[in-house]
Order: sequence, then C-alpha cells, then structure tokens
Amino acid sequence: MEKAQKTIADLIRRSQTFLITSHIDPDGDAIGSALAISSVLMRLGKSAKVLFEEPVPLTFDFLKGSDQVITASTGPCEVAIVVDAAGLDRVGWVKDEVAKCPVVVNIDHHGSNDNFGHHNLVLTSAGACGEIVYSLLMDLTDTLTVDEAEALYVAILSDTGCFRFPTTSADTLRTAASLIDAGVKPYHTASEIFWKRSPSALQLLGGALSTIEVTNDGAVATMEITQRMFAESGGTPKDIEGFANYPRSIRDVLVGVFVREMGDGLFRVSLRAREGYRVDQVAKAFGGGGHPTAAGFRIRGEIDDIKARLRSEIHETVLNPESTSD
Ligand SMILES: [Mn+2]
Repeated sequence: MEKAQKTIADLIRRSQTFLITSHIDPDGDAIGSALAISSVLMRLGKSAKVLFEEPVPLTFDFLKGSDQVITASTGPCEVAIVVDAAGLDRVGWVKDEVAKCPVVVNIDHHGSNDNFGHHNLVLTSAGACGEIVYSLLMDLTDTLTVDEAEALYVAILSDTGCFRFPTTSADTLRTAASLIDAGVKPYHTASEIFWKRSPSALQLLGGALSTIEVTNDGAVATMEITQRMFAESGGTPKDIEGFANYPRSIRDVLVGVFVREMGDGLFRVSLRAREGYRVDQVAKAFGGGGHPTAAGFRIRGEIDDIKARLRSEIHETVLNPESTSD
C-alpha cells in the first residue's frame, strides 16, 4: 500500500481533534468522502468536525451526518484533512480555518494537485477521492457502517458519472462492490440522487436544452441557465445537478460548456470534454480548476461575451493546441 497512506493512518491514530473540509460548490465526492471520514473518526472516539464554505446541497442531504456539517468558523484542531481539492484555494474561506491547524493532510485525485499538505495522499488514477478514502479508512477500521459505505458509494457514483467516465477502473468497481457488501443498496442510493426530480426541474431542463448552440465545426456546444429560468419554472439550484453533461452528449461535440447565472453578474462555468481532450487548463486560465475532462470556474461579466471568449479559448488551446506557443 501507499507509504503516504500508512503515515496518515498513523497520524490519525495518535491525534484526537480533526477538521475535515473540501472544495467550494461541494459535489458528491467532496461530501461523501468528508462524511465517511468524520463518521469513522468519531466511532474511534475522536472529535471530527466537517466544515464547508456552504451547506450541503439538498441532493445529498439524505446522507447521514449531512445535517452536522458546519459552515462557520470553528476553533483550531490538531489535524485538518482536506479531501478532493487540488489546491488550498479551492476550499474558499475555510482556508483560514485550515491554516489554524498545525498539521494539514491532503487527500485527492486531481492531476493538478499542488501537494499543499504536510502529508499528501494524491492518487490521480482514482476515479473518485472516495476510492482513496475507502482504502485509508480500511486501515483504521475493520468494517464500515452502512451509512459510511453509502457516503463513499455516493462519492464514487458521482465522480465516475455512474461508472461511465474514463477513470472508472476495475479497482473502482471492486471498491463499489465492497461498499455493497457493507450494506449499500445501489437502487436506493441511485433513486435518492437521480430520481427525485420535481416537474419544475424538468421544465428547467427543457429551458436549458433550448439554449444549446453548437459551433459551425460541430466541436463545441454551449448551454446556459439563467436566473429568469429559475424564476419562471419555480426550479431550484438543486434541480440542475448533472445538467453540465448534456452539451457534451451531442454527437461529434468534443467540448461541452454549461454556463449558469448566479446573480449579480456572476456566472459559474462547467466544462466537459471527451476523453483525449483537456479542459482543465482552460478552467485554470480563468482561475478555476478540475480534471482533464471535467473542470470549472466562476467568472463575472456578460453571458454572450463569456461564451464567445470560451469558444475561442477552447478552439485555440484544446482543439488546436499546436497553434499556441506553450
Ligand atoms: Mn472528486
């Protein structure tokens, strides 16, 4: 096993108080990984607080412990464990809370991870951070509770796009199988995440789909969702989980762009690429980050302008990289 994993397991065994956090706009991997760790640590008699910049999105509030997540400043802990974040900037203001802890552990699977921790367990081959967390937790405990297993199953299901994305490996499925052995019911978990849509959510999807534009060469598709669509449909941000994957699902489209209006001139952009094409560098150029085929960032501006800049940036650096000097 990874030497870093053994070192971190030893550190956890001899420490008593933990702060666990992850990136802003937390997804299933961030939340599931953090909740599973905190639950195991508390079972081991330790103090483990999960602190996120924002509350857990409703999609994931069925996970045990999600109501214990705190979103306000807390006292320092012996050890901060940061999961699923490529850099400390990704955790938002929680960064200051992490800085108060003398030891920082970085557990992640992003290729762009900058090894910000005192201890770094970064495995870029993992489809989800939850896979790495599973292996670490099995060093600390003999068995997972059903709730811990479900949190990790959600992490893996989310980050592998239900076992469809390129990082899905035999190990991914072996870990998922172990979680099912521990009591996870795949049908139950999938229906909690994917099959609780409201009618207004589908109206919202209809509105978003009607904005799809494909470039003349067929390689880039954009889709957007505006505050007005939320208002008209009665839908909520919870309803748009997974929308970012639609533009890329069009035949021949290599890069999909999903722009969401957050209000006050702020937009959140999600980029999705086919395997072999990288959008993480584009996201980075705009101050964000992510994986080669799934990345994102936030930006201020005007929506048509943002889309135009993105189309040209994607054509220049993703689809025709030899045209740039670096
Ligand atoms: Mn992840």
